[in-house]
Amino acid sequence: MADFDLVLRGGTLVTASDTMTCDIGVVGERIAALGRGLGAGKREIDTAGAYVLPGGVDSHCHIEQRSSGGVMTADDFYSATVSAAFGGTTTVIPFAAQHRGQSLRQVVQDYHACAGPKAVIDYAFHLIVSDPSESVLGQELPALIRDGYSSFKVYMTYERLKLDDRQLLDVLSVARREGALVMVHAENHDVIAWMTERLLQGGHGLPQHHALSHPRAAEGEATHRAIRLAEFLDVPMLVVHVSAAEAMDAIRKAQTRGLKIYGETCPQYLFLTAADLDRDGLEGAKFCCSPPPRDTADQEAMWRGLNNGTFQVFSSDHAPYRFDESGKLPRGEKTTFKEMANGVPGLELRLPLLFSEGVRGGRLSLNEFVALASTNAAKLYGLYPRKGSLAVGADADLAIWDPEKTVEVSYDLLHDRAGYTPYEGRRITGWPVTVINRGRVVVEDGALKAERGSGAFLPCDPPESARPLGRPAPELDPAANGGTDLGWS
Ligand code: DUC
Ligand code: ZN
Ligand code: ZN
Repeated sequence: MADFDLVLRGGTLVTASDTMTCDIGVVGERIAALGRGLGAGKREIDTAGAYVLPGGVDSHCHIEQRSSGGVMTADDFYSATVSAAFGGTTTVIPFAAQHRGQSLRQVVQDYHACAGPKAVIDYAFHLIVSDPSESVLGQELPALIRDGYSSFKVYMTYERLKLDDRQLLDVLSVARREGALVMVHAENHDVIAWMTERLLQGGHGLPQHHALSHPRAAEGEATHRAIRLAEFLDVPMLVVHVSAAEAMDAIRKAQTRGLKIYGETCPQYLFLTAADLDRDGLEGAKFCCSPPPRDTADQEAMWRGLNNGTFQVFSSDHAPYRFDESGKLPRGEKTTFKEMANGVPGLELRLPLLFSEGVRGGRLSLNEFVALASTNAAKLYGLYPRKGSLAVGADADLAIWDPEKTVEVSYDLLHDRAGYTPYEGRRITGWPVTVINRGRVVVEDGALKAERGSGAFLPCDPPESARPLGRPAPELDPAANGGTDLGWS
């Protein structure tokens, strides 16, 4: 009689805090035992010489989402989650994205209808709030937060998504009251619009001009402003997809002042630069995302931010659009940077890239890698310890990594439907060879083993990360207002 359904034997287990050589016993969907010389499993996998890590959590990706310009991402929930699984990720947190005029509740139902029958790994949802109407702020958002959608993204740019400062204060104050974590896309819209107009008037519409139209100043100013607004209301906040050193510095300074400001960066800001947008013809469109990749000094700053804890999250911001008229190039050869859907694919290569350059390259310890790959995001978004850990009782989400396997990246090896990869030709050492989600083997021997629709929805707990410090800014503090209690804090 077997003691376990599955035993992984003799691997090097790595969590965000510890490294040890032992077996893992799985019963059903969960880790049941950790130790040396565990009893027999119905199935056994020899993991000697391999690393056994918690499955990755990619907490920022756009799946089966229509852009504000109306363009559909190339991946649906099947291809995106297959691609994520092949890259060592077992949980994705994409967005249920509201377009103006839509009911948030309806949007969430629609995304569930897309994801449920297709996802092969587990998923939760953040919300995108683009229309903070009275009913959204007063009823839908608070109710959804309580139902397990405890984080939401807001935009300071994009004509059809952006919130003004007053609306930002509205959503931040709902987040404070309801215990949700706000994720902010921080770029100054007017700076981008002004630059875009001037560039286009001058006949500069190539992909390389996209980078010029989204200057560091736009990101730095908006990051500072968003932080100041969050501080004003004493609300924790996460600044997503940071690309510029000056934005990182603003986050770092806020953290040094004791504020609960979190930061995220992505592979495109470590491995690409604005020079990638400057390729022949419209080829550079393959690298157009917002904010844009910057230069090598900014890349170094992003590595520093991962290293010194300024960034807790390393996500893909996977936003795949095909390099044709259905995606990046709606007007074919005539498409200007303003008309190009913004985004790059990254779900599958997020972790191999970080492992290769981070761990193998000596920039990150294995434990730091695990923190960035899964544990920190699970904690921030209310999924820990079910996800992001190797503890008894946690979901058996396991990625077995061969630290020596070297791969030359080619789109043909990947499983998304973007049709290209921005990382073509790059050599990567370290690869997730077997991937297990809730005890089910999802990827093995280069083949998919999971059924469509076998991923499960994960409601998120109210995250600890979203708890205010409890010290309202002086402007809202009764003591500082001559004893007048405004009843707001
Ligand atoms: N920028 C975003 O804000 N979202 C998707 C992709 C991108 O480039
Ligand atoms: Zn964004
Ligand atoms: Zn995004």
